Amino acid sequence: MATELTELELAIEKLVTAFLDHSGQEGRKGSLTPSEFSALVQLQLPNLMKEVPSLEEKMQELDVNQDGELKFSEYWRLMGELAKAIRREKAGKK
Ligand SMILES: [Ca+2]
Repeated sequence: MATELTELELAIEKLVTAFLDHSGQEGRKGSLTPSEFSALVQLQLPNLMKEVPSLEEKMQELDVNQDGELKFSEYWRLMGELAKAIRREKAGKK
């Protein structure tokens, strides 16, 4: 992009890039298979997701249309959940 992005804009772009990078590895390009999801979590979300007991169950919970893959809107629900958890934590600490 031509102009310099703000921190917030960059953060949003990173959320999208992480999805695109991982979803393009195997299966349908626009969605995360279980192994792509697992790789994304291990590489990109090891801290925020460390208390999730079962990735398999988490994936089932996020997979609203139950096709065994996470499309962007389903991934976005996870981003929303994680953002809420961060907000709660920050609010609690103040
Ligand atoms: Ca799905």
